Amino acid sequence: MVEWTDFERSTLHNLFSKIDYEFVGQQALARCLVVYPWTQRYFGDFGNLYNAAAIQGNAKVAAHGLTVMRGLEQAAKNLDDIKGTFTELSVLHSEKLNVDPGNFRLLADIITIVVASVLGASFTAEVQAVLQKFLSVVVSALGKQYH
Ligand code: HEG
Repeated sequence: MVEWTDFERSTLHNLFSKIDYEFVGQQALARCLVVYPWTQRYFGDFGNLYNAAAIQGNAKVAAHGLTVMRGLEQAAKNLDDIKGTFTELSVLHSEKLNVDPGNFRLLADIITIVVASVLGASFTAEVQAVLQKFLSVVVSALGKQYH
């Protein structure tokens, strides 16, 4: 059971109320597909992912980036039961989509990078620590079905 301090709870609350899900989701998923091209294999029906410009302009990438951020929002709203919140999502990724769970960590780190670039100076080390703790719990919960 993960414990959250008041500072961690309020930092996550602020962060999720401040960031633009559409922008962060699109930027993060697009960056993931460019930086780690093997992740493209799960999105075979997304059409043109031929190069970085195509990925940036791909509407399905943008839509799915938003879906991922909405998933994270659910976790942020259920900090005391992220595992339970992601039970079905973990089953989906493992048994239906067959996503290699190592990719969850890669996307989580890219989300951290994009959030850092959006927040600028307000992305302090303390804020980074909270976001990374949160994303580690998310990654672990998504990986639960694989354990
Ligand atoms: Mg996943 C579907 C969340 C990482 C590949 N992902 C989904 C859905 C959510 C979600 C909420 C929709 C589920 C539904 O329709 O019921 N994904 C999610 C999170 C994270 C993550 C929160 C980690 C931060 N996903 C992830 C990674 C890959 C991946 C790393 C592959 C590299 N997700 C994936 C695919 C689908 C989803 C292929 C189905 C997309 C579709 O069919 O439109």
